[in-house]
Amino acid sequence: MKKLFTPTLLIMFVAVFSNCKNNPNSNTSKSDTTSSSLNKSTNSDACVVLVSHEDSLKYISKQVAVKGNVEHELVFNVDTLKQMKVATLENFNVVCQSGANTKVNKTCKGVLLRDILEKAVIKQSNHKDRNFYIVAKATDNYKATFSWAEIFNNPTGDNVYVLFEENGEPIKEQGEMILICKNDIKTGPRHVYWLNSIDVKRVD
Ligand SMILES: Nc1nc2c(c(=O)[nH]1)N[C@H]1C(S)=C(S)[C@@H](COP(=O)(O)O)O[C@H]1N2
Ligand SMILES: [Mo]
Repeated sequence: MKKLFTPTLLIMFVAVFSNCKNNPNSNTSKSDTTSSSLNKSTNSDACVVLVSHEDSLKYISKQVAVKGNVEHELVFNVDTLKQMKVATLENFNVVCQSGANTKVNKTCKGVLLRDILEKAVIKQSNHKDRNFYIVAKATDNYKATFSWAEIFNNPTGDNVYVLFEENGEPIKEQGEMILICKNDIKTGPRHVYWLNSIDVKRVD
């Protein structure tokens, strides 16, 4: 037993359990956490996926479609958002599920998802018809889900934004719009870059 705790193994253990790039989930199989995978982040389970400039160009989305159970399906872009009620968010951080900080102290500009959904108008047949979920999806198929109640009947609704600017700059590599939920405990999971659709679905 004693032999197991050699310095090398200890270092591996610390690296694996402290580095989000390699082991975002504690249930990741042992084969994913060998020393050969350390410092690489090419697997889809990684917190920060390293994407080449060429690849990120392929994923960039210049518009977002609002669709599903809405009265007015619509498409918006950065210019559309600038004409809406724009908020400035200070000190925005992105924290991966692993606890690693991936973005620190950003000043961002964006528009509330609630304002966008109010333009599209969710198709409610009566006031008890409110079991909807909203799926924000990116071009790489990454998704985040919200409930109707979170957006329209909870303080979270004041914290879900579609961002179009970070630190005074347009969003480029992760562009052009990012959906975030500022009051999530870990903001990484519902930080959707390359955003290209918002789908309103009814719970069956
Ligand atoms: N489109 C898209 N958005 C995504 C991801 C992704 O793979 N694709 N990864 C998520 C994860 S796991 C985290 S922790 C954060 C990291 O964002 P950052 O690298 O920009 O800080 O983005 C989230 N948003
Ligand atoms: Mo993550």
